[in-house]
Amino acid sequence: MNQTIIILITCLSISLISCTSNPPQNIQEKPNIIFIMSDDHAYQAISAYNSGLVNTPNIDLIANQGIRFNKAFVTNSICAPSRAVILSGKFSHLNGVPGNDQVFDGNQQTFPKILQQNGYQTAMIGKWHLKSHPTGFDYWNVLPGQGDYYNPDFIKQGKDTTYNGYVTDVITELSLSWLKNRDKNEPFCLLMHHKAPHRSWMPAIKNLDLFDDMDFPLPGNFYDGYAGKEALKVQMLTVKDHMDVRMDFKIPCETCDTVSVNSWAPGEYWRRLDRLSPDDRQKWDETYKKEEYEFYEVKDDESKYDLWKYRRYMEDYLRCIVSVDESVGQILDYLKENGLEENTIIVYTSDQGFFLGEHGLFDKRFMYEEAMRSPLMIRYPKEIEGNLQTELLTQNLDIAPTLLDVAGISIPDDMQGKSLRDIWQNSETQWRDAIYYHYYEKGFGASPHYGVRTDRFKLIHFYDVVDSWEFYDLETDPNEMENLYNDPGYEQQIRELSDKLIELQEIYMDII
Ligand SMILES: [Ca+2]
Repeated sequence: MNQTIIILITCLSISLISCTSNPPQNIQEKPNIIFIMSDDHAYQAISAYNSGLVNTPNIDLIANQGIRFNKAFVTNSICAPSRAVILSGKFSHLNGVPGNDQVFDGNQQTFPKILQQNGYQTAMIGKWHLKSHPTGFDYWNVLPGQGDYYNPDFIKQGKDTTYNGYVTDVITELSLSWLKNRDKNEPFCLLMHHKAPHRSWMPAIKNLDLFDDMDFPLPGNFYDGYAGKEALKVQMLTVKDHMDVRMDFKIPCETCDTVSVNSWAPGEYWRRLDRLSPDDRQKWDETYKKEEYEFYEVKDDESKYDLWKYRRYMEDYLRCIVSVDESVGQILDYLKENGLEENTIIVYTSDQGFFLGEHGLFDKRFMYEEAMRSPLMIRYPKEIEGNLQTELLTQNLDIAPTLLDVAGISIPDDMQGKSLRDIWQNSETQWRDAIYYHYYEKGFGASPHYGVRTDRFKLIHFYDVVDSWEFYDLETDPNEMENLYNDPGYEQQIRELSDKLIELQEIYMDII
């Protein structure tokens, strides 16, 4: 009898204990991570940053429900180098990828590898662009090189595979499928890398009608005579003179002069078009036939032709952005429908900034704001209430330390960035007062350069192709139109920035 009572009391105590313990969904304490990065996505083409060009409601949601970084910069504004910085948390001179031609050494330390070693399921889907095969991922399925837009080839865990559809949609479907089939008892880290906003900007067929003949506002620094800017005088990246009639403007003109620097371009363009189904190819041809008529109307009037080129560039670029925004919406929906919103940190960024006509340019590379600055927003409801913004100077170098920190993993001493978590957790944080930049490639006539940017000033030294210095006061000249390097009024500030430059080169071990 007594024994029965004791057993009953014991059972009651156990059931009381189990009632007060955590519900099943909280068993997995570690946060999930979704890192979405689009190639060449300019912050100017995200409505959270700039309402004048395109509406991106889904990407904006990440900012509105999280934190938006208004001064997020890269260390080296070009594709593969930026990807290597993000993965390693180290500057280009230490991660072995200063330019697009180097092969990323997959044996080195990366944040996905560390997450994997700490019990995370890891996946990499989309554009990789680092020449070696991805390492540190339980699943990877990547585009070869730049990848194709239509019915694209992928390398799935080392095996050649082809998928039907538009590349942005394929990357989204592969990502959703991986999320659905993952082990739901373990935390995950998904890297999802979109390619479409990269040149040659070929849109989804269903989006070919968007933005047609829209009057896009010209950037305030569209017309720049390059006075005092020696490096801009020798580059070959202007909308006006260096875009290809066939590849960039999609005009099927066999007799048109093409730009010699892009002599590879037309062949590449036709190869990409050949992947369309006959029905889709017909829709493509109908769309661009109309543009061809306009082309013949404007091509002999220089000022009209220049504006037409800018419009043609924006139409296709923004059509690609619309697909990326749709993709982000699908991922956010999945998180919501599966109760994963609270415990998932979602990052949206680009591998660098991009010129959308500023200084008359397309592309990236230069230390001017539009190329050096990238979009960056993070949603993490568990720690960030939403609608937060920061003007602190951050870099893509900070991504790896941040994600490790949020996952509760100690940040390796040799990573050179800082955890951004300090920014949203501590309003009194002691943050950096200057950032360092170093670009190495000579492609398209761009001159290698390094420099320093503080909250207000920027000092640049172009040291190859041309040898020249530039200095900007971003408070009085945010469009960077006037090089003040020889202005006696700024002598002291230039000296201070020169000292800062040397200090940062020593700290980051980039001894010139
Ligand atoms: Ca890029």
